[in-house]
Amino acid sequence: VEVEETYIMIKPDGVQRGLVGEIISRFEKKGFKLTGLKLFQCPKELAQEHYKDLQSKPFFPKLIDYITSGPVVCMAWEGVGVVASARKLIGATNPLNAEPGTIRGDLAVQTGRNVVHGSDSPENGKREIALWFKEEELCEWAPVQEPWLKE
Ligand code: DAT
Ligand code: MG
Repeated sequence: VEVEETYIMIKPDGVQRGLVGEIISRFEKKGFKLTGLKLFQCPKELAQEHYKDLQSKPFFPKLIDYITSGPVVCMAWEGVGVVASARKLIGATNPLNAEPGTIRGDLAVQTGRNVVHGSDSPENGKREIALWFKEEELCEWAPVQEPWLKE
């Protein structure tokens, strides 16, 4: 497994419910590196572009309304195997099927209010980070804990 990047977003319900710190801390504690972070009111066009693979789905208009209904927290995270690992930390799309211990399993009950997004492949991780962040909003830095995380 090599160093990858993933786009993680706390959706408007996560922000409104006061879950921002809780959700960020799960990725932070796991040992991933935060390289981008902002609170952001997403315009409709950006939400549509982000979810363009789902545009033919019946729930697409509701999904866009939900994602644009309030501020989201946009994050870029980097690490070994971070894409698949973040998906595991997040849990199944339908929170009722998400295992306890996962973010959705612990903190959500409905697919349409599942509090967090995570990229589904390294390619989409790169695509989504480029979509949501400007180059100058991303930071390259060396966490002091690195030797204590990797042999
Ligand atoms: P995930 O967010 O787990 O990657 P996805 O990419 O299949 O799931 O879908 C994106 C979002 O769209 C998902 O988080 C919630 C919404 N969604 C997916 N399937 C849905 C459904 N059957 N009904 C309502 N909303 C749905
Ligand atoms: Mg997805």
